[in-house]
Amino acid sequence: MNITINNIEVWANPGETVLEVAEREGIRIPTLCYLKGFSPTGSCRMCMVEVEDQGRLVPSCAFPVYDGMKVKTNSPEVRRARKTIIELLLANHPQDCLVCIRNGNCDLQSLAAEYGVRSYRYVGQRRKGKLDLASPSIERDPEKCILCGRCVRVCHEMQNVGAIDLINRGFNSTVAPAMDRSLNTVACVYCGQCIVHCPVGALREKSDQKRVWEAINNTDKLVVAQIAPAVRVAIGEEFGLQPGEIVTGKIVAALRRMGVDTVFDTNFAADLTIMEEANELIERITQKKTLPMITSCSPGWVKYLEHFYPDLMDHLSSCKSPHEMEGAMIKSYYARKMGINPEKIFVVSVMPCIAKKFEAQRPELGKEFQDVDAVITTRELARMIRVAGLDFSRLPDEGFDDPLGESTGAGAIFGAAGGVMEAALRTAHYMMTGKDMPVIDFSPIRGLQGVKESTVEINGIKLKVAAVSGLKNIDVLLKDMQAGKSEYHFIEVMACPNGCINGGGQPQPSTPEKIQKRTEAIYKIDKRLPKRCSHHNQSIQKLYQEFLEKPGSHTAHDLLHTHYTR
Ligand code: HC1
Ligand code: SF4
Repeated sequence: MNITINNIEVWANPGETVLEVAEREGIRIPTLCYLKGFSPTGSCRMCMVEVEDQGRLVPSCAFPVYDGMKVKTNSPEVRRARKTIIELLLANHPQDCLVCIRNGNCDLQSLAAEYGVRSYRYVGQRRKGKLDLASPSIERDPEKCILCGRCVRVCHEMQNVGAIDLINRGFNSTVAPAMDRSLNTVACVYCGQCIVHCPVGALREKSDQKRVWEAINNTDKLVVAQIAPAVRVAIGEEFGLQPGEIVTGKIVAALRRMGVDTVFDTNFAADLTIMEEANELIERITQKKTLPMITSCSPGWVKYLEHFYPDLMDHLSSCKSPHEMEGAMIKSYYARKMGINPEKIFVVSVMPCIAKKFEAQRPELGKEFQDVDAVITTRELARMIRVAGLDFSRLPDEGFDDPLGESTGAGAIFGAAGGVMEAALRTAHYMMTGKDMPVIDFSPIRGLQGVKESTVEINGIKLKVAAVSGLKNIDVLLKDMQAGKSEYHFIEVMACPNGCINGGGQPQPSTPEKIQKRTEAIYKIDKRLPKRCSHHNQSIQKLYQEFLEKPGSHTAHDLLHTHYTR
């Protein structure tokens, strides 16, 4: 069908909304509540357009096109309506932009600037709400909430958790857990997808920047940082670089200039995880133990399983997640090698994830002391780099410290959904046959689909595997397991859609284009490395010779494995 937008004739498909057609034609219509791929609510009204042939304004995100429709996206009426909407939102919003976490990166602030709002036009009573600071991962400031409902849709429709919802009526409407409780008392899994999709500063990570600066300034502490696989392909966005630009060396250089003593790589521990996890998988298959085995490196996923399917906990791999393994090795193997009292070591993990903050505090992940002392997100590290006065893009590329800094391509691909599975298969094949896979790249479990599955034959055993990301996608598989119908041997689950590259701690906003670029960069790192299988990592081989003995050994179990019991 044909419609006209701003006097230009364009084609449209039946069922499309005005906003979708305008986007395709490169006409920008501002939005706040709209989320591509989710049910439209039309609640914010920012996307108002004028339908000339009907003489009225409609919300373009929820209004379907019809043949012969005449739309104006930029008439004086439209501009006036949008400006009034912004002014009304500001009337019920704290006037603290200068001290807000989203200052400079807030959709409401940008729109106010764009529409020339220069004063607070409507002054009156504002909605009150209490700050929720109780969780180890997320902070909520209901007074900043503009009731767009994006977080609610993401929590329900993408993550299948439903920890938050619109509660109360009229002026007292707010987004909160049931009975206005704190997030740490409900089944929130701390995936942080609500933060990534919040257009304003109503949701933010619990910051650990201060604790890290204090450790750096404490001359009695040896501060050891580690960097997750997905951080290196995303943090550049915070400094105006292209999404997917690989800046590993610059992050290492930045951390050293900030005063961090030693910089190791979580990718090293990803290789170590693979050694332990592949060994565990083979053990479960040969000894006919619980199958399918499910990966345990995504702490949001682990928490989801604990809340919603506690009867399936035995399926979870006993391996700690890579950054926890790295922390455990830093405070045992490395401390012993260097003759340092582990109590003087402060391990900080730089992660794309906010659930890692919760994970680092879990009693299952430490004994005398926690494996990891602090977790900062990609966003927090970017803030710290700015405060340190470093010109990120001009930093030199520096290498990791030894011996926990060497990694292979298998460790690198942990950052993308399907990567843990692919890396584990590379090493499981070697452990079962004594030979590397003839083709290292395993394309059936690459790509941005939520569920990817395949069958791979190793030594006559047909292994049925799946990689799932985004929590709503896992339920069907879990229900099959409960019914005893699952045919899988091994399943990778990542709480965030597309894995860690799209984690709750990554630069905002996160768009499909950025996710695609970050994913491509992850596989580029793998392709470029001379060694692409975890078992070829020489520092890992040395670690087993000098300390751990062999995968699944007593020491390995003591330090690298855990048991979640909740
Ligand atoms: Fe991840 Fe992992 S890949 S969980 O997504 O197993 O956060 O990047 O660091 O620990 O290696 C996150 C990323 C990360 C762990 C690894
Ligand atoms: Fe829901 Fe995840 Fe946000 Fe918790 S962190 S409220 S589970 S989207």
